[in-house]
Amino acid sequence: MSSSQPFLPSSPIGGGGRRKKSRFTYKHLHLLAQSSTTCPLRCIALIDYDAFYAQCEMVRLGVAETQPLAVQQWQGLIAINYPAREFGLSRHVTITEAKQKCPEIVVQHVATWREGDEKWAYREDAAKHIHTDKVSLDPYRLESRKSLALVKEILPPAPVQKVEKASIDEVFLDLSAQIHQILLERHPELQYAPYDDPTENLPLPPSTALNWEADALIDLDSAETEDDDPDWDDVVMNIGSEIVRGVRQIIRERLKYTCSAGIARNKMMAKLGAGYKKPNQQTIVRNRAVQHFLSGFKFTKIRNLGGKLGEQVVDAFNTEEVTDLLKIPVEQLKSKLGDDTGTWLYGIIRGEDNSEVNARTQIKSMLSAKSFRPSINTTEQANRWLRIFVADIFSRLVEEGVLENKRRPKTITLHHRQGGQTRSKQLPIPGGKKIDETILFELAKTLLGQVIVDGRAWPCANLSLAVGGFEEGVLGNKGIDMFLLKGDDAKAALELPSRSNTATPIHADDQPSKRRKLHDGPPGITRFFSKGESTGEGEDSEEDINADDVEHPNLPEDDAVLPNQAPELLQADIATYLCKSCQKPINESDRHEHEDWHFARDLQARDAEAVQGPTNSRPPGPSTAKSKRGGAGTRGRGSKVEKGQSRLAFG
Ligand code: TTP
Ligand code: CA
Ligand code: CA
Repeated sequence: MSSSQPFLPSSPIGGGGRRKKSRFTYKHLHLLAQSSTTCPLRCIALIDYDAFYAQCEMVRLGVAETQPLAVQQWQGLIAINYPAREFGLSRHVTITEAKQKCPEIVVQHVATWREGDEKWAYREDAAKHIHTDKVSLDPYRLESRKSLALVKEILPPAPVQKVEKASIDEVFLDLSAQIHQILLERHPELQYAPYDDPTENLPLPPSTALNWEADALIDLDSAETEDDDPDWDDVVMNIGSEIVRGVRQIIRERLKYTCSAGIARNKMMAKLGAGYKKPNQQTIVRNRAVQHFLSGFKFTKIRNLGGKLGEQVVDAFNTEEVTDLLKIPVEQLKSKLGDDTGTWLYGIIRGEDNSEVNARTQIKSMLSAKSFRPSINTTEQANRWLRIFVADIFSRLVEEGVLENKRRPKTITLHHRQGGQTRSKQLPIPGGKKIDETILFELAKTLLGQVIVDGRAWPCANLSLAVGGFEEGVLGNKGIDMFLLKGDDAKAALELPSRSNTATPIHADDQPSKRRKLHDGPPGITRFFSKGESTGEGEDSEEDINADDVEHPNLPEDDAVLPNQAPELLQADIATYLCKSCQKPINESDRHEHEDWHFARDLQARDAEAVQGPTNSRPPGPSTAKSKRGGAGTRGRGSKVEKGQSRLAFG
């Protein structure tokens, strides 16, 4: 992996003076047109909305842009807009504290589902009904979907367009093919490829200064200077930043949302770049700045290195600094960490990431969940929740086109938790007629009945309902056979293949092995952008989770999910703890919900696996990193920004 990226030394050929030829070849240019993941001219962007839920509420409520606003979920704050952040507020403050520090703040509770309702609603008294209602994040999903549709409309059509929804408020764009077209238009000299020799180097780009407008430029690596002439990779990034600036501007004009972006040679660096300057800014990590930028991060802040693997690396090499690890030869990394992990790590700390931007288009499953404190004890109570789950899922199915029979789920699954034990029951959804709420509710009740028959149903700490195994519907009668189950269909519930009829205790200890099956990466490494890890919603993601309480839409960027793993208490701050699973600081008061969330997500991942087989095998290299919020020091070490362009005077 690490050797596959043909980054060449950028020092002038022959030393000193101006190079005559580009470091890049016609072959590279060709790879750019194909959006090849091994192209050294590649350009990837990540767009991340600023304080996303808060902006959704600001737009919905029509408040002034300068109005401090926070989004509340039960007793916690889940999004804080930038005007409110100026008062020192963060996701971790309590509502009381927020109001003390910023008396004019608007605190808006998220929408909730209430029993019997056909739709979620915003309610004045939402927070008081934690025991009877469940949150709905549909308003944000809808906005997310709208903005994704807009991005797709702005960019040229496929196959040039490559857009991947990475979470509820993030999209990756592979701009390579589009930039290739622009390059050829602006620099016709590149069109005349010597067809006999694709390895021939390109002529150099014109030595005029590149205009980066207001973009934040990451400082160059120490071996580089701004006086060096730009090569085509700089020009590519420059065009990329122009495209992204345009996209952001249209989003701003049409939807009123601001967002930040990172533009770099791969997803990992684009993601790091996007978190570098917020709000409403875009950051360019030129190839010549990658190493400098990365060395500003502790490697434990890089995604996949936050958890156990990170600890293992720290133990093995006695450091948390990327810079220290860079000095360690790959052989040594391999001997301490194993071949795959060693090789992967060697590449990651050098900013290498060949993962593809893939347009995921289909939801694989949908889940609705609630955890109970106190636990519930009767069938009536459980049925009331099932009704809410069904309404929630059904409304999402309608959006997915289930009424028109465009797509329909094949299975319905109920997960029931009691203490550390979870039981899951699954039934096929009979084909042949339209899915409606009544059918789903009857199936859900049947599933619950099976749990009850097994005994040990009460008290119940968590219930969740999921539909999955989506199939393309066939319009008209032709396809009905496909949905009709053989004679014995309606009968007994299927037990999930991976689980037996007995309760399955979920202990931290037995998780890693299960987890590993989901990912084909080196042991302990999960794929950040792997399909199976998505928690995004809308038509472009594969899983659609509506686990009540704390939602973590950014989880696709997060580490392996190890449910029920004891989170670590941060000594300095007993109000929050660092979740071992996702490496996020979580309010202590949200611990329960947060763990449930991981739990639900894990179940869903395993369902997807059970229903559809394991996620595709992918090359071992995962990859991206996440700059942790709040840690100013983690976001690239005090680099002075916008330094570059003023010095880009060539000639
Ligand atoms: P983020 O992109 O992590 O955060 P943000 O958009 O609020 O702020 P920033 O400007 O720093 O990007 O998450 C997107 C949305 O996901 C966020 O608005 C609310 C929701 N969210 C949660 O509900 N819980 C969480 O723990 C996190 C991290 C996000
Ligand atoms: Ca965001
Ligand atoms: Ca985000």
